[in-house]
Amino acid sequence: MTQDFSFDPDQPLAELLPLQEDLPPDHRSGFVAVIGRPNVGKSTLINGWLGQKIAIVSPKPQTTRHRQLAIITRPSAQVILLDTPGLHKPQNLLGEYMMDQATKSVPDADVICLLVDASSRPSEADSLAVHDLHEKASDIPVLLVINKIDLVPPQDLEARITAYRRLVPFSSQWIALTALEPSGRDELFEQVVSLLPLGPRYYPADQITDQEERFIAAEMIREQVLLHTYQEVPHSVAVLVNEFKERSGNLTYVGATIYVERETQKRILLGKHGQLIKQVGQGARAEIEEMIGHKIYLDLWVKVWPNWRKDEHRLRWLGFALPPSRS
Ligand SMILES: Nc1nc2c(ncn2[C@@H]2O[C@H](COP(=O)(O)OP(=O)(O)OP(=O)(O)O)[C@@H](O)[C@H]2O)c(=O)[nH]1
Ligand SMILES: [Mg+2]
Repeated sequence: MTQDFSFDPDQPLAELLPLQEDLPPDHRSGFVAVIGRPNVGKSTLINGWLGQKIAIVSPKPQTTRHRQLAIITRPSAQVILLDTPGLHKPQNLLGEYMMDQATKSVPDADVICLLVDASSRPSEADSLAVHDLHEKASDIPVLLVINKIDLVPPQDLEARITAYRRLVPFSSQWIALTALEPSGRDELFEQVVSLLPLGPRYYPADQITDQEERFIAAEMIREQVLLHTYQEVPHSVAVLVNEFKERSGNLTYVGATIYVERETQKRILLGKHGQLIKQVGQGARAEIEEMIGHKIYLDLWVKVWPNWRKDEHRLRWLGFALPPSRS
């Protein structure tokens, strides 16, 4: 379901030329890996930059599971962002997949945006993640993004910023902001562009992601599950869209299965008299309709797949492209 991004350096220049309509000579472009521990605000920042939701966001850690491209085209630059799963210690095969997704593109990035969460102090886990990142990509410029400063009491802010700057002494630039607000995002965007090399557009100006609407629809359903459930349920859920078909000019049928790991989780997800799944469906329908611009009919099914997060075969079936070593 995910597609590997790749820019082929051997691609004939002529094939790229239609994308280059009168670009200024100082046009910049490149890949920016947006990296950080779970829940620090990576997907929030990217959606904010795009002005549109392509990546799901939730207060639960480990929301993003796949690497996903977000392409921002401006007259002076094309920035290709990689939203990545949060850096964490994997507990199962799904976690290993997520860490692979998070780290495999880092060495090829032109810039790394390393996000940290200012609302808490740097932890041991932050140090480990930063150390690993530095080992993988010591020669790539790192922009330290100290996010969520709206949650820090003003009297603590300076000390918190200093603590995070000490954590990442190798960063070439830093910024403290709240990803929810445009002013900080704009300033950061300018910093990112200034670190990119001169280069052409790699994608058409109107392309904003490498993911199909069908994949994003599945993610939007999962987002609603994350928002409506607690404890281990959010982590035990996967969503597969089985059918995404335009039935008439302004109605699309979306049939999806929500997989959980246990019968008890299925009961929680259905809720009393089916109330919870109804709320999930209503929320997801609104999001998907906004994305595709017309009405959908959403059919949701819930199925129990014991331990799917540890099961290679089931993970592959659900669209997780596990590294080849597992084949
Ligand atoms: N108050 C505040 N909340 C923020 C800010 N940025 C993000 N959030 C919230 O933080 C939570 C996590 O945001 P995400 O964008 O899903 O974080 P992520 O880094 O993509 O998380 P994973 O995908 O799990 O790695 C959400 O509830 C966001 O609304 C911020 O600047 N201020
Ligand atoms: Mg995310």
